[in-house]
Amino acid sequence: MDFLILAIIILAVVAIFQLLKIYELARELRPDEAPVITEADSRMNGRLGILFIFAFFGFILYCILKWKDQLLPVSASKHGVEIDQLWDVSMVIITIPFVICNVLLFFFLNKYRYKKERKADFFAHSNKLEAVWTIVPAIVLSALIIYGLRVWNSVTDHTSVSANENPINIELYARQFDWTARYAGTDNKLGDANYQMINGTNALGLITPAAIEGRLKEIDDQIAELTAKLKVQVELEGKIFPKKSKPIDPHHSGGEEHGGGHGAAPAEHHAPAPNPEAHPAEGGHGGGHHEDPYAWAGSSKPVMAIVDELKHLERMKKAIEVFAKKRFISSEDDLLVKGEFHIPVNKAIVFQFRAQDVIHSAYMPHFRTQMNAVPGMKTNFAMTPTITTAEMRKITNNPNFEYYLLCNKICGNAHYNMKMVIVVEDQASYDKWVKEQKTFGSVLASNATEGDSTAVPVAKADSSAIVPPAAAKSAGGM
Ligand SMILES: [Cu+2]
Repeated sequence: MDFLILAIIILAVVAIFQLLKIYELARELRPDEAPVITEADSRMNGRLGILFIFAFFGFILYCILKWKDQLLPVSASKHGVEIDQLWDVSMVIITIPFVICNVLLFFFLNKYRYKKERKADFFAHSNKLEAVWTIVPAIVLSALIIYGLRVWNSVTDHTSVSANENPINIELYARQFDWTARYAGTDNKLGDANYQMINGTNALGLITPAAIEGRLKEIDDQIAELTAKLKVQVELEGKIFPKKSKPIDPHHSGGEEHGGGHGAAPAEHHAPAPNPEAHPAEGGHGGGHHEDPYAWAGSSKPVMAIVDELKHLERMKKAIEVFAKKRFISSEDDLLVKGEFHIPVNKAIVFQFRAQDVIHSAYMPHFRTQMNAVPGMKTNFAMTPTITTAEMRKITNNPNFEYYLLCNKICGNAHYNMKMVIVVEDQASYDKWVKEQKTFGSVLASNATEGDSTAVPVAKADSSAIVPPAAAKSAGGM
């Protein structure tokens, strides 16, 4: 059916084009007609022009009046009021000249339309006119830009908030396809994190002494497993190609405890007996002399694939051991929350944003807040909510109203569902809610005792991320 309609439209366009061509050809055969456009044609064009410009502005006005309730409600944050003011001022300054210019354009189209006895006035240049229409917009636009920059600087300045207002520190961590809110806990400091710490129980890569221990053990287990796999592979190749593969010779191994700093390199991982004499030579690591500890395994494709993985794990282990020795802020007391997070009204909050995989964007439209969450770096934004969820339900006359954190970068196939409810409430309710949340340290410890290595520590069930249709509708209006 759709195809049929499309075919008819295409055929109609082709037919009109052909008719026009015939008309053009036929006109050339006819004797000269004086003016192609008559005064009546011109009058008609002028009137249609005026009709168009009134219909155009009328339609815009109608749309604004009809859908003004679908626009965002009043700003629910302190800085949002400034942003809304900037928006209003910019819109007024842009709209007034736009309306005047376009009304005049079509008004003059009609007023100076073609008349037989009228002759056009000709003048080539006017310096005065050029100066006026250059200087006036330059002044107005400069003022607008300076005003915008001032608002931007005050809105994005999170360091002065951190220094002066004793804010709550919250991290919003993005990954395909959910958000995790992390609260700074009792020390009000977000603990350190490192991507190499990320595993099934630590999606945010948080650093605590217990997490480091668990992660190192996990890597050791993986190394042991892969080393066993490598030995099986080498033995197998030895049987199939007895001549090609080198015999397993410990003297060629170069010592697997390569890299000195590897305090806990497990001895049971060595395929052949480690050569103790290889140690001193390897210890320095900087001499340029660098024997491959896996040379004994040969270089077949399957072997190289396993060796690559092994080397990757060893590098990771080493990096973790390096930052484990440094001073770090432990994330033990941090609270991890999914599905919904709470913030107290009229209290400054400094958000930190991180991403695990691709660029996401933390968008909280009701607070006029948006910041990219970029893998490999931290971004910040400070804001103070001023209207609680309950108050906003009254303002919007919508008992199902919810504030939302949304992802505003197309980050993959479930991007649309990457959202989190934000509950703004009074300080007492907030304090009560915070007390109910579990610390990362306690979740990690209970996971370890239960032996459940796949559970992701969440204080709230993930299912709450699914938005009820009524609430989704209220958020859909933006
Ligand atoms: Cu996203």
